[in-house]
Amino acid sequence: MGYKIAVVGATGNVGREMLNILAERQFPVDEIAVLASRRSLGTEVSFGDQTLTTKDLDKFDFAGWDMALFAVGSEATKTYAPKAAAAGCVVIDNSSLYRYDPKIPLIVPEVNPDAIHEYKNKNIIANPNCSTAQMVVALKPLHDRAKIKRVVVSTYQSVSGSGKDAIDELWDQTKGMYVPGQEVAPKVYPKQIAFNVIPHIDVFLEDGSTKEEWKMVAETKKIIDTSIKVTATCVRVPVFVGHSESINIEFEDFLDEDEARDILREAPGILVVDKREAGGYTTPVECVGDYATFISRIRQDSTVENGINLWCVSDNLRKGAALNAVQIAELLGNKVLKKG
Ligand code: 11C
Repeated sequence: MGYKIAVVGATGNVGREMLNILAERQFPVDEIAVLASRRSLGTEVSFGDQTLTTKDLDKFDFAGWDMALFAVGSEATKTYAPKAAAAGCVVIDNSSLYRYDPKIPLIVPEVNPDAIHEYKNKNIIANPNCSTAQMVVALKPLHDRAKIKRVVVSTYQSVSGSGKDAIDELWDQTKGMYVPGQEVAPKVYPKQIAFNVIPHIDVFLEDGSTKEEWKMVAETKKIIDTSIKVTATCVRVPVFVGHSESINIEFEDFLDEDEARDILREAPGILVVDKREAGGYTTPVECVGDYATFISRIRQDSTVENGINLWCVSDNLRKGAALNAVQIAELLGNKVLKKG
C-alpha cells in the first residue's frame, strides 16, 4: 500500500522535477494528482512513463490525500495550503511563506530529520531556500565536530532559481549579443545577465542586505543552531542550473582540513571532489540532474584561529527544491505515516 500524492504547480520547473524525482526514487505512490492554476489547465506532464493531465487546483478536494507537494508562489500557497492541511493532507511547501513560523518545521532530511514530528502542529512542513539547503548539508557535519561560530558565504546562483522567464532571458540575451539589432533588454533582472553577474537576489531590506541573504541567515539558524552567525552576499550568474557557494567557516575548536575532508566524505548527501589540480573540483554544469551536494576546495583559512574554506555546488532545482521536498515526503512516510 502506498500514498495518495498531489503535486501542486506541476507544470513549473520545480513541479516537473518533483514528478521526475518521485518516479526516479520509486516513491510508493498509489495515486497521483497533478494540479495547476487555471492558466496551465490541461497541460500534460510526465511521471515516469506515464503522461498526466493537470487538474484545476481551485476545484480539487484534498480530503483523503496523504501529502501535497506545493511548488507555487507564496500567494497561491496562502490560498490553497491551509485548505489542504485542514482536509488532513500534509503539505510540504517549497515557498517561503511558512519557513519562519516557529510552529512549522523547516527540514533538510540530512540535517534535522527529527523535526519531522512537528508537522502535527499545522499539518505543514516547509522546504528551505535552495541556497540554504545545500549550505546546511555541508555545515552540519562540521558543526557537530567543531561547533561553528561564524559563516561568511558568497553565492553564485543560476537563473533557474528565478523561473522559466529568467532561463529564457539568459538564452535570448546571449543569442542576441551576436546578432546586430536583436539585442534583448533586461526584463526579469534589473541589469543584463548574459556575460555579466548581478549582486542582487530578491528585494532589498532596510539594512542594505537582500531578502535572499536574510533567508540564508534565518534558515541556517532555524535548521542547525540559532547560535551560528551567518553573513551572506548573493549573486546571480549566467548559469542555467546549479548554484555555487564559496563558504568560509570559523569554528570554536580547531579542525584540520584533512579531518574536515574525511568528515564531509562520510556525511549524508555529500560527494567530495577535491583534487588540488586543474579540474579537480565540481562546477555547476556537472551537478545538473544529480542528487548530491558537491564539496571541493577544502582548505585551512589561516587568517583566523580555527577556519576552513570550501566550495559547494548543487542542483538548485533538485537538492535546492524538488529533491529535498521528496526526501521530506520519504521521511514523513518512513517515520510517521508508515504506509509504503
Ligand atoms: C533564487 N533562491 O535562486 C532563489 C529561488 O525562497 O524559495 C528560491 C526562492 C525561495 O532566486
